Amino acid sequence: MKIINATLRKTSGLHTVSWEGERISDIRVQAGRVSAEPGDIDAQSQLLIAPLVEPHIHLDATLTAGEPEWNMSGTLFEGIERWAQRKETITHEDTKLRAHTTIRMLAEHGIQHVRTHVDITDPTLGALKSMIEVREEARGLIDLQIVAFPQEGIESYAGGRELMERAVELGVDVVGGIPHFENTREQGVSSILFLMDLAERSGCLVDVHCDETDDPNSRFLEVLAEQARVRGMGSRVTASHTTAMGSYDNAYCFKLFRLLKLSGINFISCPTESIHLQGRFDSYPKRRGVTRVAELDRAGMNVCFGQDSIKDPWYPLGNGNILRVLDAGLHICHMMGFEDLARSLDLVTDNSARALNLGDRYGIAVGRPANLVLLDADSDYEAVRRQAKARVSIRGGKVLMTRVPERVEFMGL
Ligand code: 17E
Ligand code: FE2
Repeated sequence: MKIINATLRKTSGLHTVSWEGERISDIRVQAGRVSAEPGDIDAQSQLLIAPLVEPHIHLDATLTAGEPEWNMSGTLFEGIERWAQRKETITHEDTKLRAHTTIRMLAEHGIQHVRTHVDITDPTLGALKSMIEVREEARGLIDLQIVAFPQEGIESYAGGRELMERAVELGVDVVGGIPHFENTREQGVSSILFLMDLAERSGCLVDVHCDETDDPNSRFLEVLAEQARVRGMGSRVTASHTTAMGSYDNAYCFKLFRLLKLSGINFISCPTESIHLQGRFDSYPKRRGVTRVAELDRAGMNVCFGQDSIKDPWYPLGNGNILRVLDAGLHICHMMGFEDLARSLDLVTDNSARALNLGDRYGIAVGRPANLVLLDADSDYEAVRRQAKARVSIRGGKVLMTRVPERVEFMGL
């Protein structure tokens, strides 16, 4: 099969992209517009991209906002309390149904790669067992990476270390952490040493909720980055949130950036989540509570955007559309210059794929999986400005989803 008259990112001219079976077999620049043969998909000059990526979401908690109570303060801490209440009532079927419903929302928006954190601070590991089944059942729609996420701490939660180890045995892809939530600074540091050992031993990737607070004294990122550096694991390690970096002074950040760069770790920012949860202890001036996305990017580091939540105890909105988060993130992070807009999809495609270590399982190149998304726009700029939807989503060479563009008619004109 093939798609004709496609615009590809960062190249000029129209292209034909062909595949045989599950893999891309040919990519060819056209001399001009060509006409369709039977079975061809005509892109009509629109943008053909590798699938959108959701690098950070909590599928075990989605669609539970208000159950049993709403988060009234809007803080991370009340979110964790509200979730602890809801966690007592989760069942195998409840978790699976909500995860599958959410995955469908993501797939509808052209997402085919997802990394989910799953709370393992539960002696039964119930949510994790459900998610391991979901990972298989959802393969037709997405590739799912599961993070063992200790929501209530590794050192501060009874049996936390053992639960992390059991989660790895059950078969997670990624080891997580939450050092800023541990009871003491020392526990935060030792939790990082523990999780890095566990990852190194098991071969798992690492993705730590790191310094998700406005407290400028929350400095676990330097510990994580140094551990990644000395172990040579940088490209396999991600620091999520790092919102405290929005409150670090420039003198400290200058020194920190040197280490971050040496470490080679990845960064994930969840700008809609952070603009909502952070700044909650400020009056005015009120901090944005978001990490230094533009500065990390300018310094040549790998940074991307995630949704984090959809209608859960931490964040009441969201609908699976990562371009909505991209739009908000570009605003919040002061990244609305033309050059940023013209490559803005990097933040929700290639950079995210790199953070997830997708390697040659991702991207439009001969030999790679025929996972392709045709967007209803002809450039990154227009895609984000118009909140373009996925017109066609192809997975493993098969059409997974099509969307009929909406039609608006003005009466009597
Ligand atoms: N848990 C957490 O610690 N932080 C978050 N942003 C969410 C869950 C959504
Ligand atoms: Fe998160």
